[in-house]
Amino acid sequence: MSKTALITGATSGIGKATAQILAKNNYKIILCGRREDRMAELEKELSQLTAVHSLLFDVRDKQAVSDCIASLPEAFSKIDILINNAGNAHGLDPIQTGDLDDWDAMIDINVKGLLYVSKAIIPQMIERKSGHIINIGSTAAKEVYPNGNVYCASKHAVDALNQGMRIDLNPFNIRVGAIHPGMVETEFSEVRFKGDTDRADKVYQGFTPLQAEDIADIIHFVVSRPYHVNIADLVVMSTAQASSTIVKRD
Ligand code: NDP
Ligand code: 8X3
Repeated sequence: MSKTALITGATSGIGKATAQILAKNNYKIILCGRREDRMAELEKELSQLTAVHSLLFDVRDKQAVSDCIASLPEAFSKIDILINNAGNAHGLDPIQTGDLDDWDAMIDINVKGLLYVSKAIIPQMIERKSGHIINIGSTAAKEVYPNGNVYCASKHAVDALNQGMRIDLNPFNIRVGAIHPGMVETEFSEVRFKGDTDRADKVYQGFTPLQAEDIADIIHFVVSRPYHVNIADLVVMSTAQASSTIVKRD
């Protein structure tokens, strides 16, 4: 029987590419996100390949998170794989001039949202003594770069939660691992720079950045390992990137 994967942040970038590759490989897919039009379009595309169900919620809304997950129809209610991917950076400012709303957004989405979704799904994995949680961190989970302060803190928290989940869920045979990408050309920088596409485009100029499909391919590899193999922590950067601040550009 094919496995069911729930992917948060499936309406664009890494989450969307992950839904596409898993659908091609016969996983049943639960798409999560806020943008209804994009979700409907993706559901239509993937329904040609596999069974797909869409859940519209904001990960910051803990009641909506638990209600939506509890509302899943029986065919989708057993979640084998949770991919905690929803997240973003908001702003790139020194700590002394950072915007409080940006800070709230990053902590509420990247950290608390990930916790709310996990909390709604972990009990059924414990009950079955089986399940796989993949947390999408970042190179910003491993190092701090200028003006990255709160985004880096939120991703360091993801790294800590990934380790904490793996430890606490160890008695229940649940796989937990993180994937930490470097710069991936998605809508990430457009969101970070609040729609300033010129500034966003510059982030990926002069070198070959990772694409969402590169990370999706790795996620597919991770979930398709034999069950006794858990890829616990994986950092991936484009060849041109050596660290958060060192990128070889033309
Ligand atoms: P995108 O901006 O392309 O995708 C972000 C996704 O998160 C969207 O589907 C968006 O959906 C969803 N999302 C954002 N806020 C919320 C919310 N409040 N509630 C529910 N869903 C939300 O960026 P990426 O694909 O690049 O980012 C995916 C993950 O990868 C993030 O955790 C990011 O931090 C991480 N990452 C990205 C890197 C990069 O360079 N791009 C590098 C390292 C890590 P919607 O708006 O429809 O809700
Ligand atoms: C995103 C990586 O370095 O663009 O998590 O902030 S970076």
